[in-house]
Amino acid sequence: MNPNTPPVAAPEITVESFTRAFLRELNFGQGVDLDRASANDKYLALSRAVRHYLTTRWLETLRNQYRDQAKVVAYLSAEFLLGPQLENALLASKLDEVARESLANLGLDLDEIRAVEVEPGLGNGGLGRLAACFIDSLATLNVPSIGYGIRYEYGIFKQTFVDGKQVETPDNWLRLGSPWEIPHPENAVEVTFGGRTEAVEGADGARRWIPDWRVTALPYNYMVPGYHNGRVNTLRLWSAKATHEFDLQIFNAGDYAEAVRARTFAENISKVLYPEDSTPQGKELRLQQQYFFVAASLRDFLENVLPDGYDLTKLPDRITWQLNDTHPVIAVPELMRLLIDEKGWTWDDAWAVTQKCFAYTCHTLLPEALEVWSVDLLGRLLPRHLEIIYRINEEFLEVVREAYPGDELRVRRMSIVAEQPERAIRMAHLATVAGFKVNGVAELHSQLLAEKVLHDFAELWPEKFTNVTNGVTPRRFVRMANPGLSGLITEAIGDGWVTDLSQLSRLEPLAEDPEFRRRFREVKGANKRRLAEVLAARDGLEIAGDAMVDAMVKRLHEYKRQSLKLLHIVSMYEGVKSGRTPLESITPRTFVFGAKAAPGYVRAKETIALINAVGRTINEDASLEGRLKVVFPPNYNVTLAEVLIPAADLSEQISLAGKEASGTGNMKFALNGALTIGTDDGANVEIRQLVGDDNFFLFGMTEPEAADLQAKGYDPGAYYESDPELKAALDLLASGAFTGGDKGGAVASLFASLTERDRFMALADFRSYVDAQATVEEAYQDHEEWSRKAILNVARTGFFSSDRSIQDYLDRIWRAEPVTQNH
Ligand code: B1N
Repeated sequence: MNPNTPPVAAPEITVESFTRAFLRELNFGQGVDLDRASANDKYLALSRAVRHYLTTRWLETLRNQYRDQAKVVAYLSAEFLLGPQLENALLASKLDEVARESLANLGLDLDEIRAVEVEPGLGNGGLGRLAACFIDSLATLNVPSIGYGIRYEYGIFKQTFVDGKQVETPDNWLRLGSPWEIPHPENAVEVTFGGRTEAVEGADGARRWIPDWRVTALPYNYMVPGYHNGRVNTLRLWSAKATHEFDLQIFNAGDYAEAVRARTFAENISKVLYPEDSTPQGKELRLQQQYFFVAASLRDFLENVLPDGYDLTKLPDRITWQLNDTHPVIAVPELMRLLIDEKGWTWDDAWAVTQKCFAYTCHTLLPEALEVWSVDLLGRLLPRHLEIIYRINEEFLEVVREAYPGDELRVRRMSIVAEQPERAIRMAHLATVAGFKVNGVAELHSQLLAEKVLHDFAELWPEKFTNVTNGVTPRRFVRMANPGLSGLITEAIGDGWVTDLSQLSRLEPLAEDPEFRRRFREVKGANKRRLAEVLAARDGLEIAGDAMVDAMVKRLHEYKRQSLKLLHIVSMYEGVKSGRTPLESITPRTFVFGAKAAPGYVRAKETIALINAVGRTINEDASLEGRLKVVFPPNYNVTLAEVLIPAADLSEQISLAGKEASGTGNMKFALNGALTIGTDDGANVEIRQLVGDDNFFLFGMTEPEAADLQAKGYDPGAYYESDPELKAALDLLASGAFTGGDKGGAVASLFASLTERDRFMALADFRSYVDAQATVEEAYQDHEEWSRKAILNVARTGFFSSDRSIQDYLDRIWRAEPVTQNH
C-alpha cells in the first residue's frame, strides 16, 4: 500500500444520506425493491451501509499503522466468540440514532431487522468471548493490534432439546452470507504438513522440511471498531482452501475422485469448531487447525505487515504475540523454523529473538485441561517442529540441571516432554519456557498457577509470572445490552463511563437515594418483561414478569456444579411438598439455566436431562401456585446473554473453590445490578472484595479448605447421611419423582456419582449453599435494601472493564503504546 495516499474524508452522515445508502445497498447490492425485500435483504443492506461508513475509518487506521510502524499486539486465539455485529457497529460508529430514524421514515423497525442476524459462534464460552472483548478494548484504547484466528464454517453447535435431552445440530452461520467479512485472496498463504526432514550441510541447526501435503490459508478480514474514536482494527480469520497447483497435479494424473477427496480433506481444517470447553481432546484435526492458523498468521505478519527488508533482529520491538492459552503455542517452533531454516539464522540468534516475542495466558487449573500432544502424532504432522521442540527442551533442561544440580525428579517434572502414559509434548511447559511472561486470569488463579500448576517454573523464573484479571467490554454488555440502565447512569454521571468504567463509582451516593432506587427497579422490571417476551417468542417459554430471576448460565461442567444448583431447587421443592416450608414463605423465583454440554461429555448431558426433568415436574405442579419456575432455554449464546443478564437479580457462581480460573459472566451480572451468590473462586474473590461482604452472598469452602479435605480423604456419603435435608433432596431425586418413576439412567448415575465420589465436593458445600440461599430469600424481601445492594454492585465493579484488563496487559506485559488518531 502506498503510505502517501491522501486520507479519504469521512462523509457527513445525515438521516437522508443514510437512507440513500441503505436503499442503494438494497437495490443494487441485493437487487430488490424495498416493498419486495425480505427481512434478510434488509439486514444485509443495512449492515453493508454501516460497513461502508466504517470502511473509511478502517482504511485510515491501516494507512496510519503502515506509516507509523508502531509496535503491534497480535492476539492469537483459536476462538473469537463475537456475538451479533450490527448493533455494535452502529453504536461504535455513532450511527445508531441516524439508522433508527432513517429506517422509521421508511416504515421499518431497526430491532426487527437486527433480529435476523445469526451470531458468529466461533467460540465455546469464556475464553472465546474474552478474546472478543479484548479486541474491542484494544480498538477503543487505540492500540495498534490485530486478532488472528480461524474462520470456522460451523461454529459452536446449535443446541436443541428432545424430551429434555440435548441434541446437537450444525451451526450453519454462513448460510445467508455474512456482510461483516471481506476475503483477501491476494494475501493467501500456503501451510504445509507431514513428510520428513533432512540434513543441510554445514548449517547450525538448520534442516530441510519436505512436507507431503499443503493447504491454502485464505484470510477474511473483520472490522473491529473502537468506540467513538475513529479507529477500526482488524480481525483476520483464516479459511482453508485446497491448493490450486496441488489440485492440478492430481487432476492431470487423471485421478478425479482422488483429487476431489484431497480437496475435501484440505478444506476440512477450518470446517468446524471443536466443542470441548476446558477439556480438549488430542485429536489430529485439532492440531492441524492450530498449526494452520498460527503458521498463516506468522507469515502474514512477516510478509504483509512488516515492510520489505525489515531487520528481524528487531522483531520484539515490533510485535508481541499473545498466546490465548496453549492452542496457538505451536507458533513458537514455527518462528524458530522460519528464522533458522528459511532465513539461515543460527539457533542461538533465533532463540534470543523468539524468547522475546511471545507471552502466554493460561486459562485453567484443571490438570485434564492442559493440552498435551502425543509425540507420535506431532511428529507425523509436523516433523520439523518436533525436532525443534526437542532441542528447546534439551537446552531448557540444561538450565534446570544447572540451577538444581542432582534434582532429576524436578527435571522430569519440568520437562516439555512427558514420558508417561505415553511420550507427549506438554504445551503449557513449552509456552512457559518460550514466553517472556506468563499470566493467569484472576488474582487467585495466578497465585495458584505459581504455587501449584506451574510451581517449578515460578520458582525458577519468578519475574516471568504475573496476573491480569479478566474483564468484559462495557460497550456490549452494559451500554448495548442494557439501554435502560445505561440511560439512568448517563443521566446521573454523564456518558464518560462507557470508556472509563471506573467512573461508575460516582453512582455510589445514589444507592441512598430512594428515587434513584425506584428508577433502578423500574429498569430491572422492564428488562425482566423483555426477557419474558424473548423467551416466549424464541422458545415458547412462559415466565412471570416480576419474579426474582436467578440465573446460572455457563458451559455445563462438573466443576461448575450445576448439580449443586439442581440439588438446591430439588430441596426447596421437597421442603414445600413435605410441609417443612410453608408455601407462602417462598419468594416467587424463576430459575434460568443456560448451558451447552460437550457432545461426548456423558455426565454433563445427563445433568441437562435431569435439570429439564426437574423443571418440568416443578412447572407442572399446580400446588406451587407458580411460585417456583425452572426454565432452560436451549442454545444459550451471546445473543441470549444480552437479554438475560440485564434481567437477572441473582448470579450463580458456585464452582468449587480453586477450579474456575476467573469467570467473566460473574462480572457481566454484577455490572448489570445482579447480586452474586458465589464461592471464593476465580474473579468472585475480587468481586466480593470490591462490592463488600454485605453485598455478596458468600458460601462454601475456600481453596485451602477444599484442598485439605481432599488430602484428608473426602467422603461424600458422610454428608449425605448426616444432613437430613440433603438426604431428602437426593432421595427424592433417586426415587424417580422427576423422571416418571424411572430410577435408572441419569438419575442413578448422578446419585451414585454424587454420593460415592463427588469429584467437585458439591455435598460438602451443600449446607452452606442452602443457608446462603435462605439469606438471599430474606434479603430479597426488602426491596429497598436489595436495590441498594444492587446499585452498589454496579457502582463498585467498574474495575471489570476489559479496557482495564488491556491497560494491565500494556503495562505489565506488552509495553506497547496506544497511538492517538485524528478524527
Ligand atoms: O477461560 C475464561 C475463564 O473466565 C474461565 O474461568 C475458564 O474456564 C475459561 C480448551 C478452554 N479455560 N480453558 C478454556 C476453552 C476451550 C478449549 O478448547 C480450554 N476456557 C477457559 C477466560 O479466561
